[in-house]
Amino acid sequence: MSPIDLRSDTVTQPTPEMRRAMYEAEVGDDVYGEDPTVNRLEAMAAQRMGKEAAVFVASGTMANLVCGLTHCQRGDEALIGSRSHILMYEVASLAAFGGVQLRTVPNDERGMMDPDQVEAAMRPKDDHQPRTAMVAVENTHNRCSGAVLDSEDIGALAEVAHRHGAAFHIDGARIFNAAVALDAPPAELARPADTITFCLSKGLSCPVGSVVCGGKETIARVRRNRKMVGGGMRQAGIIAAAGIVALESMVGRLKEDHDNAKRLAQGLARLPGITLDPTRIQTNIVIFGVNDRPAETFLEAFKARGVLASFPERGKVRMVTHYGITGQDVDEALNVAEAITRGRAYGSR
Ligand code: TLP
Repeated sequence: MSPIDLRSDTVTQPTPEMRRAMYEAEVGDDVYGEDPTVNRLEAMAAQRMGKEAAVFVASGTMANLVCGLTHCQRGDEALIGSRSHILMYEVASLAAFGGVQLRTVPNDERGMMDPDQVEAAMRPKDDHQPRTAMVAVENTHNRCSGAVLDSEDIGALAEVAHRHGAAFHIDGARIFNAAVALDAPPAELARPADTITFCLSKGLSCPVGSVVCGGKETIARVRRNRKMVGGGMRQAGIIAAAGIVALESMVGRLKEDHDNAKRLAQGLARLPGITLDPTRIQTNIVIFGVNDRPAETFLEAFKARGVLASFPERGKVRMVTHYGITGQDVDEALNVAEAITRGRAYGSR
């Protein structure tokens, strides 16, 4: 029996329609700008985000890196959230490749940064200090259990950044989840951003790829940086074809993932030894505290019974719902969780 894989929405498999589109994709050399399928995906992505242009990149990590390289010079500073993916999971790429100093502002439980604290962290014009070149936010917020920022939150942070001459970037790896949760067009959330990224290879189920959207001139510079980091792909229409299917047919169904995540959270919250406020779950990520044993032990017990989850930080477990997870899988995962927490777990599923 294959496991119920709740480690991440990155484990999603392409749909049959995606596989067909990939097989049939019309392709060309994208470094020459001649891949019609990539061009079509980029045009669709730009339109969805309400931006002039877009560029297809290999991953969300590359997307954030090339945006950072575009907005920041060596010796500049970027302000990012204290729990952000850029800080935690991108191997300090912007520091390593861009010579950019990463400075954090606390993320609250919603993944929000206090605009006053961002304001206070902005560098004055002073020959001793680095220039604050970029402020970045994450929406939805991975380590804050998929929490959503609305257009007012985003607008408030963008206003501070822009008033101080800094670029405003959104790591929108799961921006469609945010848009679905808010029932708002993604372009509304993207409006104040100089660059916004989103991932095709997470809840949208594509095998590979992310997109960066922004103004025409900005995206031209992002494209050069993509080339610099070795991300110029050739007949990339093969993978972009899946992205087109995703934008056309996979966004609406994200609500199903959110409903499954809420139900999972409600069930987990009732169990002993688990700390979780299910009312905080807005999208497809459920992070909960484990009080009576190390989270690693908890994960091992789950794994032994056919349920995979991940370990985001000490004392915490993360479960992510996605296209491959049905309501029945949620019930099964809850049965396993109940057996483990009530000390009835033995044998395998
Ligand atoms: N997140 C992955 C892991 O890296 C933790 C996951 O399983 O959730 N921004 C955000 C907000 C992300 O959550 C991720 C991936 C990325 C960027 C990077 O995307 P990829 O994995 O395509 O480089």
